[in-house]
Amino acid sequence: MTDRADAELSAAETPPSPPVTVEDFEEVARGRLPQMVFDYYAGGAGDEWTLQQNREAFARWSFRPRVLMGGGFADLRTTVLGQDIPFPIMLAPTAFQRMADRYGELPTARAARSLDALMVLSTISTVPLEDVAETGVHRWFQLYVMRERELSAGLVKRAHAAGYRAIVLTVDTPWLGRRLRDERNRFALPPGIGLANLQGVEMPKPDQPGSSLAAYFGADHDFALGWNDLPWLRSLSPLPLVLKGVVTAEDTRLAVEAGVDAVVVSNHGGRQLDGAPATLDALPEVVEAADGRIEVYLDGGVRRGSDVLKALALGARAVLIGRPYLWGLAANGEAGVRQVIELFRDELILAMGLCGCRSVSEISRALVSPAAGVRGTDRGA
Ligand code: FNR
Ligand code: LAC
Repeated sequence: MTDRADAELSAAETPPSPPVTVEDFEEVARGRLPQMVFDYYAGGAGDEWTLQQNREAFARWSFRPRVLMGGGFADLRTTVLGQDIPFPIMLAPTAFQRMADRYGELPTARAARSLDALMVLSTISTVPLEDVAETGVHRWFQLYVMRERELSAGLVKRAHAAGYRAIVLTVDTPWLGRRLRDERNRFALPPGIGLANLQGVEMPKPDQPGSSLAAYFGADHDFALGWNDLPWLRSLSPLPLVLKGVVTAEDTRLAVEAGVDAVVVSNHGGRQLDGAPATLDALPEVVEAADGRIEVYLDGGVRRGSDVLKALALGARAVLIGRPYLWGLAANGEAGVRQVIELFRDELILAMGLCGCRSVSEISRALVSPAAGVRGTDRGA
């Protein structure tokens, strides 16, 4: 055989390596997405310090695994707000999924549906909330409150009518954070993609300097929303209310007093206040303040099954993932989202098995301790 034929044969025999981590999916997605879209999904606010800290915080904890616990594969089943979910990993609301896949939120919902996972749909989705509901996915609705309050009231009523089972009010976004990548790229929605839930509402035109999303938030969103608006919000539907974007004990206590049902410890994936704490660092104080009275979830930087386990050991009832499934969606549509969710699920089963945890109820604070070399007064084991 000639050298050339030999080389061709071995190239044909060596398939490209399949994605085996979230970062592998991100690389595939990066190759498929226009730079403006990739940057919008990947980027954070300011220096992206908080974005980076969300990741690094997980490396500051190590496990205290137990051995010889028996029991076989771990049972991941749990509940959130009384609803059964097969594993404590949910899909965070992310905007504009038609930039990743032409069918947008639909393949995401179908993938979640196929695994019985719970999806939180964004107010600013690019497929109408009713169409997402038709997939039959377990669903909660994320709410942004507009200055024109009736628009948001209408969304809550539509979500309730369409079988969404909780309202997730995002509270860390009175204005959009300053995202330098989007400003440099003059971020704007590609033609044909719009705010599918908000008929007649247009994002500013792309010829304006800066991010058109930031301009839209500044113009249309209610930056004056306060604790005293929560009764109004609750009056719109009987659905439970979740606050997404709480990182302090003070706000957790106010949430409990306001009759909120759960909080998500979140800094919006480092996209809002740069300098906000890593969510895993903020989790213990929120859990302590909640004191079992409301459920606490976490998102931000969760990239491994072992990250999920650390968050649960520190008191989260469940986690949400954002960018990871967007990378799956961009890489391989519905199948890609499914692969990413399965990756988390299977890694969590393995991590729990290697830690001697047979079920979610066996995960406790004793499972983790500060990693060697990590200093800090509030992290004592
Ligand atoms: C978001 N996030 C978000 N949150 C929200 O309440 N409404 C929204 O419309 C969006 N949109 C959105 C778009 C994109 C591209 C990203 C990356 C994030 C925040 C999201 O719900 C979640 O808090 C973070 O994504 C969690 O961090 P990771 O998992 O992306 O690190
Ligand atoms: C974002 C908004 C839309 O993070 O939530 O881009």
